[in-house]
Amino acid sequence: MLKLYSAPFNSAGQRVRTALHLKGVPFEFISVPEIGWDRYREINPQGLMPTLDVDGELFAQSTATLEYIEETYPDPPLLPADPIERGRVRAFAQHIACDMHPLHVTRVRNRLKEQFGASDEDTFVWYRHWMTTGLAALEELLRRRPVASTFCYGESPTMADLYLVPQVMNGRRYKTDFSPFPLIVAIDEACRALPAFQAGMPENQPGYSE
Ligand SMILES: N[C@@H](CCC(=O)N[C@@H](CS)C(=O)NCC(=O)O)C(=O)O
Repeated sequence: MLKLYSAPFNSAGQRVRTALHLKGVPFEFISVPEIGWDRYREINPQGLMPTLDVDGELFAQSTATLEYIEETYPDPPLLPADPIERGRVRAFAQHIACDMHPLHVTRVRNRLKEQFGASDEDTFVWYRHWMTTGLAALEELLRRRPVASTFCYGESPTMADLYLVPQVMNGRRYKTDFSPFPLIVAIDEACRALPAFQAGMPENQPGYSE
């Protein structure tokens, strides 16, 4: 059985656990805070979550992990068959993974405090800057889609949705104003109506607390 090392509020892990739920692949959730960070660094030297353990092969990096899952469990597909559409989905996902998430993660905000004496309020201003500029570009990308659809790209979820929903969850947690982003809000709602996305949400993980 696959083992996923994650935590309830681990948005990169939320991408992976939602993909496994969508594909109906059983896995054991192992809580990193519960096993402890020293033990976890033996599993993942970077110390970042998630890690997927496939019979002892330890996959770090949610994007590489999702590609492995997609190649190993192709149904239902999370990437479109058409190369242009596939490129669109990957670009949307990487916008979040590479140009939004790393700029506002907890360790970056903590570093701003430790190294530059930023206050809690300063780090929230920082957070909301990167979140809001990223969301504005994503909303515009969605507005420019050749065909409007229920999910980011199409009538079933793709990797684009897997990255978007945890990002929205995170943005809401830190009081981001979503009123300028109606397409994102509608897609997030459509995704969260699906049991697999619900199963991936922080509040449905073992050890959840606010
Ligand atoms: N690029 C990595 C990002 C992983 C990442 O930043 N995970 C965060 C939580 S979403 C984490 O482990 N934070 C713990 C820490 O910063 O100490 C991936 O996609 O897996």
